[in-house]
Amino acid sequence: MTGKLTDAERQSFLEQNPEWKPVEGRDAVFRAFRFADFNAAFGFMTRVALAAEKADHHPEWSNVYNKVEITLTTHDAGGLSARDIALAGFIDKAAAP
Ligand code: H2B
Repeated sequence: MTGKLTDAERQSFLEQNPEWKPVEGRDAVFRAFRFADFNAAFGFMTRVALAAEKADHHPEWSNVYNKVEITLTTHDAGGLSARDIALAGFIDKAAAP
């Protein structure tokens, strides 16, 4: 069972990862990615999907052609947890060219 981040942990994550924005009205973070084309976007999604399944921690996301929009939160905890920080770190690396 993973607990929610403390206010200090949440603030520290947001300060150190300014590309991830807090979501209005819920304890979650959001980031949009744009790739060269659908192939690059779906390759990225595939890498993230395999890691998410392995960690049993999954993103809320959508894809339109070369754009991928991702929201991270921990449903079991009712908000952001260390699992979201770990997944955000993987996602950022997986998106890097
Ligand atoms: N993903 C996310 N983002 N939050 C969860 O609480 C969560 C999950 N729980 N993936 C997992 C699956 C849980 O439902 C399964 C049963 O382990």
